[in-house]
Amino acid sequence: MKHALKTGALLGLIAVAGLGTGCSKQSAKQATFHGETTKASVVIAARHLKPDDVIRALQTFVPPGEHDPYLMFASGGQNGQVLVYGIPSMRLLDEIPVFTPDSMAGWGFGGSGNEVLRGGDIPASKLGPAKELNWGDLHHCNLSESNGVYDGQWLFANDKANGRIAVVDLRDFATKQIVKNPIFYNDHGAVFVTPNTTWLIEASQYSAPLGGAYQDITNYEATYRGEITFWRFDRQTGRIDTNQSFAIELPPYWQDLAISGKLVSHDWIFCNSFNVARYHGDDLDGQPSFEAGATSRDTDYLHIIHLSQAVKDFQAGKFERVNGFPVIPLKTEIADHILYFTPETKSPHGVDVSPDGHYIVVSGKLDPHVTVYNFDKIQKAIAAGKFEHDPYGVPVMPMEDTVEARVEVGLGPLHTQFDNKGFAYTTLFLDSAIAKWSLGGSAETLHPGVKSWTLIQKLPVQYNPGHLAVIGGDTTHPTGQYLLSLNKWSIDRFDNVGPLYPENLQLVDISGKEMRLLSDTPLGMGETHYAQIIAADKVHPWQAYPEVGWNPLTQSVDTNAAMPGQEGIIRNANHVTVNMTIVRSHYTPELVQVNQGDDVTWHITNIERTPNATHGLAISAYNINLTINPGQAETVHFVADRAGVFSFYCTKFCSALHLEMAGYLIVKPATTQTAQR
Ligand code: CUK
Ligand code: CUA
Repeated sequence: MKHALKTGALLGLIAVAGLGTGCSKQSAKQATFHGETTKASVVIAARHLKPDDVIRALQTFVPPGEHDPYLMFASGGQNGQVLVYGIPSMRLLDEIPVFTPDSMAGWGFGGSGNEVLRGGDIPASKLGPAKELNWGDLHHCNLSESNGVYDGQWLFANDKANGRIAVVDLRDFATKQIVKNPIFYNDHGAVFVTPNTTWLIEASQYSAPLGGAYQDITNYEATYRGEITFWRFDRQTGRIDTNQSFAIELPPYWQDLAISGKLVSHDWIFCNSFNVARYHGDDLDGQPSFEAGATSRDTDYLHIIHLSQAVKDFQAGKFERVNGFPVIPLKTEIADHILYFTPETKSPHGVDVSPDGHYIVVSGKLDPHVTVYNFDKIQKAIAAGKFEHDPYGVPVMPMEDTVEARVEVGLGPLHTQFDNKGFAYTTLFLDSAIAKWSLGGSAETLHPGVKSWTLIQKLPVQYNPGHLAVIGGDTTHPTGQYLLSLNKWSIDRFDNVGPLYPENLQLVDISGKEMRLLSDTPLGMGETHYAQIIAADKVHPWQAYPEVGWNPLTQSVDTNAAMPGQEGIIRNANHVTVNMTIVRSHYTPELVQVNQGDDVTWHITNIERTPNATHGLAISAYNINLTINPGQAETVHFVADRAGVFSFYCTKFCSALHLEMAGYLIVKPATTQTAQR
């Protein structure tokens, strides 16, 4: 591959560049190029680059006009969106709006974006009025998989704040569906896919009464619960089939990350929990805080769930309904061998499955080890039936029967990813480092002298990493090569921009024996919790919508789309339908005259076939802003309740006569009095 230059070749380039043994302090001080910018040695000296900087630059630089070989889909955290980066350049290529309105994409200001966003709202119920949700805390985006590897077709994401999940279609990089969890207000272990994307896993986080109703907190043990929802994904429709989805009830521990097994362990789901102490306050009453109370036990429980058994029960109708949604009760799960626990060191965070599916890696944030469970041992322990039981009767297998190894990696281990050489990489939140360690079996065989379950190297990162991402690092076929450390703090790494600091995404080379830091990329628009990296040639987005009149929600031509030759304004009593087409550089029609109070349905189709010839429709005062790509048809609906003369115009500088791409919405007042205002 063009960008995968070997270190040897790089050193050769450095020699050519005349760097020699490194730049002296003296030359580094001359911060001018003297016009000799074509001479590498001059540039290197003027920019004060050290030899390793030059290698790093050569490894990550993508020449103007060339493409990155990898795409990283990264969660945008509190901005509620998904970010797409090119790797290794770390150029930000796209922001896919998901949970939050976005002006560039015209998302949430009329049209199909509104339809998707409003689909995730909380409906009115006997508990209270409807709640419109206009932001999300997006933690995990997950690419769809076929046979345990990314297939480049779909992307899923969760909103921790409101317990929602979203479906993004990678044909047009647009969100198609947002589903509000009907029984829980928050989630965290979401969205994680099963190896063929049959099920999407969404685990709740902070225990609460299922269905969201009130219960006195003093009844915590009896009435508060956790749950995991299994959403059925239908590739044909490209939607979650909510009628084929169900949840399982869990004890009121705070469930955390969840993940699907793969290969040998496929069909099993693993989920961490914390606050198995079931601590619930109250600090104003003199009780300890949650951070003390929730961590008062030495161990929490790794949840081990037999998915196909749960599916069987769901299909057999062995569930109760909460807010109309099927939930398999705890007692049924226990009776039907769906749910098991095994202890994990307290306050765990990450749970990750090795590429071969044999090992489940759990990190307890307060334990310097990662704990590696062996799937075969878990199966044997289940068969042996030597259980204790938690207060709800869930069988608990002894830790010594399920654990394969404990590897001391450092302070504050969180998340783990894998490469193709038998190594695992774990972020160390407190140490501000990445630990590279060897898996059992594979590393030993591949690398003579490397012992199994051993720490190999710790690479300092800046600072406090959360998740990390390796190319394909959570699939059955990781690539390795690059690792992204998704750091929470940036302290001194960038120019000061005030008290809200950017996050720091650090690119690390893991192709050699030792990990090497390549670059820093600040992110000043959200906190990237999770990311996945896929080869760019595995994703096949359209350059323009396939046909004119394309509805991005149905991914087909819309029979209601405005078509060329049929433009016009149709009145039916106080219902007005506008059929509008757009092409460089005009709207047809350009004058839209209605009466105050009219109910307006405005169809607009971009009839361009030229890639990139995107137009906008912004209507002053009406909070309407659409982005309409070539071929795309949109419909916006509003009541013309404010009289006056409003301009509408194209928001994308699409041509030399872009400023002329405008028109008037003229709303005739209902009374003369309004006209004078
Ligand atoms: S989480 Cu943020 S660092 Cu939501 Cu997966 Cu671990
Ligand atoms: Cu169309 Cu500017």
